[in-house]
Amino acid sequence: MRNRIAPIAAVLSMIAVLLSAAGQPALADRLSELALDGPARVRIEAGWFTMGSDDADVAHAVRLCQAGGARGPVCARERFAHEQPRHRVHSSAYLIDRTEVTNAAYRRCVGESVCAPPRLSESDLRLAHPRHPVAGVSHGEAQRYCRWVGGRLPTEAQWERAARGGSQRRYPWGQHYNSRVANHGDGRGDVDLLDGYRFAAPVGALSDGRSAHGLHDMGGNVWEWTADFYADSAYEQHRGVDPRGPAHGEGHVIRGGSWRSPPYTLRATHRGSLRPDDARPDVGFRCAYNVPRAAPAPAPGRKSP
Ligand SMILES: [Ca+2]
Repeated sequence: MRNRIAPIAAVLSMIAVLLSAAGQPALADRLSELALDGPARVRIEAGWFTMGSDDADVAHAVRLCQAGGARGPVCARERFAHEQPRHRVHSSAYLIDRTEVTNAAYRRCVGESVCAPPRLSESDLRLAHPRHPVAGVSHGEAQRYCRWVGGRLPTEAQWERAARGGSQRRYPWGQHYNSRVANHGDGRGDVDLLDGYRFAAPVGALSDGRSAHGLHDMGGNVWEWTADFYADSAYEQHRGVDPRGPAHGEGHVIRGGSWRSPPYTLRATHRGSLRPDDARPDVGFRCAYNVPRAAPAPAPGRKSP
């Protein structure tokens, strides 16, 4: 069934891109939702999951880094040590966006004079198409957008759980690297076309790369801001229920890799960091939300109104 749905989704996505270019954004958004096979926000139930990499995962990252042509300290094992130790974490239930926030959605916030415009030209169709993920926004600007839609940026733990599902997958889609299911760059940090996109791709365009929870582009397209500050040693204290990163830091964690980052950055456990005011053309975000509280059950013996 999934094999039959994928081509239909791809055609719907393509029509949505054409409609959007033709000045029909509302219709384009509706078609895009249909193509993404599910509601815009995905609910992830409370539960335990495994976070971080073991020695075999780090060895895999080193091999993939070297296979891309990079050598020396860039691919050193120590570079990936901040993904360790692998540890168990419990998260409360939460909702998270199925896709990265699009330029079209972000522009609505700008139009309401709540959000600052991205630092990218709207005429640059390599990145600024309405169905492309928004990029060129700072950490604070991403937070502001998420608050506007009733959410916040996901913590690093929430992001990784959404990418990995309940398993210990190395990539959102499974255990093995696949050059065609995520929009990434070449091994040296430049663009490539192996996945069909040299720069940004419309969100959800590479639907075979979605995570077990049905989230799109958790590997590739744009890096995604998270709420947490970054520290090399964050996992040494990272335990228990709903862990957060350190209280202070120079940068925030970014996750997932981008259209110009090397394949090893697509791994669900890969960690990057960026200073909060850096508004890079390959860094965007998605939002997370608290689960709405259920109405309290009526007390025994009393009729509900
Ligand atoms: Ca690419």
